[in-house]
Amino acid sequence: MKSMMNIQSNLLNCVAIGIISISPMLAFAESGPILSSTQNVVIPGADKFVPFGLMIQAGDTVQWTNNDTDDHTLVSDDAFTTPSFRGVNKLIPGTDSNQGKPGVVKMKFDQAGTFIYYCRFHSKLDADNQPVAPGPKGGIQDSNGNYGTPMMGVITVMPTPPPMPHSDF
Ligand SMILES: [Cu+2]
Repeated sequence: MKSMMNIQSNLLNCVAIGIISISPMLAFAESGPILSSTQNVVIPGADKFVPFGLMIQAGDTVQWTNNDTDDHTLVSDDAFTTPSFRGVNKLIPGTDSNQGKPGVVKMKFDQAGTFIYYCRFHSKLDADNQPVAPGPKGGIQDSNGNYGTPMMGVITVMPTPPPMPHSDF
């Protein structure tokens, strides 16, 4: 039992040393420039965007990759989209029409806001601008008669935080 206690306190010491040696790097990361990044949305072998919702920072790029054999589209729902992107209507080719390779579409979001989008082949807007599944021909009906989730997604663009004020102590 005593040796067990010793092992535990040794482990705690290791953890403490680890935290101390990492902390200078954390401080550097906090004071360094905020780097923009690329976030991914994937279309698997199904009529959906994964993830459905994505939160990014202004300046980030979103890359849509279509791993499905079928073509899909990226169309903005202008009634609800708030950043500058309006009238977006892009084809994301599937592997059948792109020499076996996944089609890729990239968009860089410089403005904060919400980008609501859908695939016009596998979703449509109703009279209230709400995306609905296109069934009965376009969707898969479940045992309750529903045609499932429309093929759509949401990108939330957060404003870039202002740079930390410089302090010279
Ligand atoms: Cu589609």
